[in-house]
Amino acid sequence: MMNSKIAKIFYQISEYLIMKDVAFKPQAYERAARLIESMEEDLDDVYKKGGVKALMKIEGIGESMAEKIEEFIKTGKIKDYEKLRKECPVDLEVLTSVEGIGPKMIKALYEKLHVKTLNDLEKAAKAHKIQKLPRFGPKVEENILTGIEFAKGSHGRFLLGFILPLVRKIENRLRDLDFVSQAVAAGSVRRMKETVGDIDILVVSSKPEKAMDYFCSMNEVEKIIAKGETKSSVRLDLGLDADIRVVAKESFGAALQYFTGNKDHNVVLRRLAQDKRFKLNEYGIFRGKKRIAGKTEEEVYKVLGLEWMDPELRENTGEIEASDSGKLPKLVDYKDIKGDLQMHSEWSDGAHSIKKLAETAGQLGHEYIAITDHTGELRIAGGMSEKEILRYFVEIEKIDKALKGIRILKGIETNIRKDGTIDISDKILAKADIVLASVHSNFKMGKEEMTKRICRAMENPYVDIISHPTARVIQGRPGYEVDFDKLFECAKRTGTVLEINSYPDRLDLSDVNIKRAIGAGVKLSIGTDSHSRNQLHNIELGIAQARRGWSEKKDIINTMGFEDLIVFLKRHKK
Ligand code: DGT
Ligand code: CA
Ligand code: CA
Ligand code: ZN
Repeated sequence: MMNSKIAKIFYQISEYLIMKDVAFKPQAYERAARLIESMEEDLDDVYKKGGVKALMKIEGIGESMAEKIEEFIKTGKIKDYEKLRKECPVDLEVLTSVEGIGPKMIKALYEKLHVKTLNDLEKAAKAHKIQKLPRFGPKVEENILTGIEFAKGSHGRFLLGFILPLVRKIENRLRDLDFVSQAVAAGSVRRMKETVGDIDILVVSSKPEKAMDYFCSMNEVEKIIAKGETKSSVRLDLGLDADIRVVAKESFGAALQYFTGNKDHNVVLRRLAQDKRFKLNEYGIFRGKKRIAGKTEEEVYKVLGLEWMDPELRENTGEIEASDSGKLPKLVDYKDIKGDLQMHSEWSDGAHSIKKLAETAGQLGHEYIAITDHTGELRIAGGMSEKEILRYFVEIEKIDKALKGIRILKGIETNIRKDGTIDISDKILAKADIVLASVHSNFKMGKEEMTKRICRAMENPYVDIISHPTARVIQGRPGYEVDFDKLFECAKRTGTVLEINSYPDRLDLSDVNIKRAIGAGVKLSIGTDSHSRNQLHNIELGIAQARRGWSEKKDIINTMGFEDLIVFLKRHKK
């Protein structure tokens, strides 16, 4: 995929320019990278249709960037970028993925200690060379070591949100072939797990060999790992592997069940089959040599005495028992969500205007959205002063009146200070329709203090939602330490909602914590935390996470219609 390659280079150009202390340009490249990454159309196609001129029509892309994109499409290289790389030839992508390390630090580490790779970095930290550098110190060195462990642990897995668009594309292409009647990505993708190790595609086809030929010659295939008559495996240019299997129509349900997994879920099912003296495998359920089920998943579960269950539940965390006793949750549906309760506009660090966000949300079918720009003390994210917030509220009201078909809530994402107070006065909070509060600083204060800090924020009658409640970043950093039992108890007591943040590398709360929160009687909200209108579709990831955490419709506040939600927000605390 051309877009992800170019976005990657633009991110790196931005980081190199930060190293060189260039003003403004780094932000422009970062913004462009972000927009390119979430574009629907391929840059390749845009260029083929209209050349540099067409590229320049893309938001965030000026002439010089358009020329760079052209250069890359034509030559596979960007000279300016190669020059920057020569000056500081480090593995920027990997090094910046270590939490707490920025471009400036990377430059210092390269110049003083010749650190180029993650390996070099680890060696330098373990030899305690880093703490001796000016402005680094023992604390930074320790944090770097923790960050390295975390970066290593996530090696080889990909964010669901990053690969899902491509998976859907491949599924659709296969379905469009006249010799393919079914094509589904099974495995962790079908279970909507937050990260994915590889893609497992199943197809039913009248011409298996032609299906193999097609799959192995797709544009995105970088390397064929194995190619057989009914089974192939390739490495995609994004770096992850995809397997394809052709299965017989009468085995499709059994294969789908088997390859959806997860493995632990399958092991229990196989045991249930054995208890009934059946044999269960990817071809079906057999009594002796006779296949008694296999065409559909429902059939497979039914023969085992179970109700069919949603793939998001299949992690062997109680779903088989629940199915057995008729107590499966009726999961919130992807269509149940009526609005998006977190996004950022140009008023803080978002790329788009309130109007554009609202229009795109309307196209996605939302009945309402909350615009929730950053406030005061989060300066790096363009936090608004109280004065600005008042003007911003007026602007939201104006656009809300002008736009038909969608309602816009006046929201803000405030900061929970170290002592648990909110960085915005009650007088201003009272004017908002919805107030989010987040921890954006001082993550490492210790469990007890952090719990107290967040609970104090929840005691504030104006705080409706605690956003990204653990601040984890998947493959980036673990969440801060917090006492979840106390957190949930406090949320329940104060009527504070906890967010399921849908940003692809956050998905915070996690599935496990969602289930615990619901068990404690806590209400949840889903918000995309979009910083561009191209990210609004990520709501799907948040809903998936809610479903993986056994959420029902009643557990999620944005399944309510607009009027009910307004009543809920007014009533529940104040
Ligand atoms: P991933 O790829 O690491 O994100 O996770 P999965 O769940 O997609 O795992 P993968 O690709 O290794 O295998 C796909 C499915 O195939 C898995 O969810 C369950 C099934 N499977 C794989 N290995 C075994 C096994 O040894 N026993 C059983 N019963 N099922 C297996
Ligand atoms: Ca897989
Ligand atoms: Ca696999
Ligand atoms: Zn935030």
